[in-house]
Amino acid sequence: MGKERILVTSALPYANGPLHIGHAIGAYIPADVYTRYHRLKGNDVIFICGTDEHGTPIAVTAEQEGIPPKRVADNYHKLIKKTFSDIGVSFDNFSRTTRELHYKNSQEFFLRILEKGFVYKKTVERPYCPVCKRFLPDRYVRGTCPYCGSKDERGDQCERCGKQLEPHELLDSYCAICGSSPEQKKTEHWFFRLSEFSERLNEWISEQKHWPDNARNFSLGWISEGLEDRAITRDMEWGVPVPLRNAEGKVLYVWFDAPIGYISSTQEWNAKGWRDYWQNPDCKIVHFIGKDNIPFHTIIWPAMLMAHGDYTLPWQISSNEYLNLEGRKMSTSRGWVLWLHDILGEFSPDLVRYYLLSINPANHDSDFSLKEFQHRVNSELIGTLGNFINRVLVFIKQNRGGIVPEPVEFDDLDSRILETIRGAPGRVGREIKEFRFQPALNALLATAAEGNEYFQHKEPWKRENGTTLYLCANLTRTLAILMHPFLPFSARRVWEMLGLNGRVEEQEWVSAGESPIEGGHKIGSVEPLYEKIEDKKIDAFGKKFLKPGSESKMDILKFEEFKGMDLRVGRIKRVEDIEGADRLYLLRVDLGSLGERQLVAGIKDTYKKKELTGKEIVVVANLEPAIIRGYKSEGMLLAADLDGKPVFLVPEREVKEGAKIR
Ligand code: B3M
Ligand code: ZN
Repeated sequence: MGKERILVTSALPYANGPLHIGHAIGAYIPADVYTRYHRLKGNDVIFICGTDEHGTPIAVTAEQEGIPPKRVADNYHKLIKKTFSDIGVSFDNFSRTTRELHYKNSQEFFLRILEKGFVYKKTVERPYCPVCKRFLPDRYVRGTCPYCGSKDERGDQCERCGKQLEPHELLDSYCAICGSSPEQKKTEHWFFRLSEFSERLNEWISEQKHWPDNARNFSLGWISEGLEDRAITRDMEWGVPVPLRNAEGKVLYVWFDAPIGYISSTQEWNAKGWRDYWQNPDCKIVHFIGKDNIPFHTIIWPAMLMAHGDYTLPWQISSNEYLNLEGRKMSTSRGWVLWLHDILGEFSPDLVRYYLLSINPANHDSDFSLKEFQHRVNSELIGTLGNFINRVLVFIKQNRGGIVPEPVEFDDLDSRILETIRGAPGRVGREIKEFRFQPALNALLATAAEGNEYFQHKEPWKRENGTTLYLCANLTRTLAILMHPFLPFSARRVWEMLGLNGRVEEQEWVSAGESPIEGGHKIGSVEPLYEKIEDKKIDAFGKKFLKPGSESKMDILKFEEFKGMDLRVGRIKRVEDIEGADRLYLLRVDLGSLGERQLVAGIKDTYKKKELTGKEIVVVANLEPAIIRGYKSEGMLLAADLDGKPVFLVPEREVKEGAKIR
């Protein structure tokens, strides 16, 4: 069989919060397993993602915190990107939907389907806040879900029952910013003729027999209820502007631009090569998503692609169900959540990957429990897989001076384990290929279990003729390669401990069925692969991180903001008045290696000019310059609040200008 060409995407996470364990297993770890497998298979596969930075999720968070939406997105983009790298999700590109290229792509896409007649303008009524004096799209409205009665739900989707909502459907609705009850007001929006695609979508989805049941049934159900045209614009500032005249204050709906982000990210990855994936009917496009994103990927996005005309339709949708936490539905707004960066701060990434994959919510919701995490890791990952590998390596080290012995003769048990080695890549690979990640992991574990049984039966500590250790060393190599998609960090370590050349991620998947380690090979240095999770550790972790609202998204945002701040000591060189501004001074501040800066500061009430010149102060040095009263202000002074008056923070001793504050 020739090389396959595959484009894998994971849902673009909103940059309005950190990632939690449900995100990780919903759309990212399975996609990573799939991609790593296909890389080892030698297929031409790329893995594309990025943060989704528009829409009311980001705008509302920003407004509640009183900072610009771009800064919310900047902070969370950084945190999310780091978390993915810490857990070993190996994107080929991780972009952002606020990049220039993506604005251009989204606007061109819109214009193209407008020109083709699939978009029209219509006057409609929308919720409007009389106090904030503006329209309230999606999450700007909160209220009671009309389907399940849950209170304080958001206008785009009910967190409790999962229903897609329109803001006007909420009962007892109120403005998310000021709490007033909205009025209905007329406004113009652009609509996508989704209804025209009913038949084509129905036919197309019916043919996708390889889709998971949840995606297929749900989508066919949606279509049979009748597809309605959908507004693809919103009245707000934050987003991709509608590229038309007379469209001020209108942006593209976030669910219109976000999936185009898959294309933009691919283009960013390779400005020439991207078409080989997106405009090539032989490329298999695979979207990994959580189930709440199903209709956007199976109906609306394919309809957009059909309308555009130049792109290949998705080949597969891998849509996971939900992950609960200790028997309860996770809810970020209610603070019942386990953040990924918290668990990765205490446990190594492969332990987390292992447990999450072992409870992969493919066909039904599943539950994450810390006790079960401990148990599964200790008894399966360590007790079976780690145990076999350590036993073999330690034995070779201690009894054979680290040299793999020559095999002598093969008895029945030896031949059987040789068969295990030969068949293993097929058994594990088949499952991954079919998106059956939990069975794939089981097949990997079963292979290690066979190794343990073999070792136990052979009792090499009593007598051994070389064959046993030779086969066990080769089986360990088999496991290292097969582990790579699931447990990339430990696979690398096993490869090193075996003392093999190259890197495990460069091996061919099929070669895991061979036995190329020969007698006389010297293994590397050996250490235990994993450490058992002790009761004390798991209990302490639970106490710290599993209480409702322990550390909110907002606290994390503030901390990220703070981490991102460049604080410096500066010396005031000159102070001038600003005409007509009786509370402001214009300061010239020396920041040492960063040079001199001009700052506008509201401190005239509290400090005299004389007091200021020569003084050392603390400056936030990495802010975008702002224009205040016509003067550029290139930073901010830090001051404490004393009954509403600013009091400077100053270094206790003289330090050099430009010194960093840590
Ligand atoms: N940001 C929703 C979510 O994070 C949305 C996915 C976009 S995929 C194009 O659940
Ligand atoms: Zn309001």
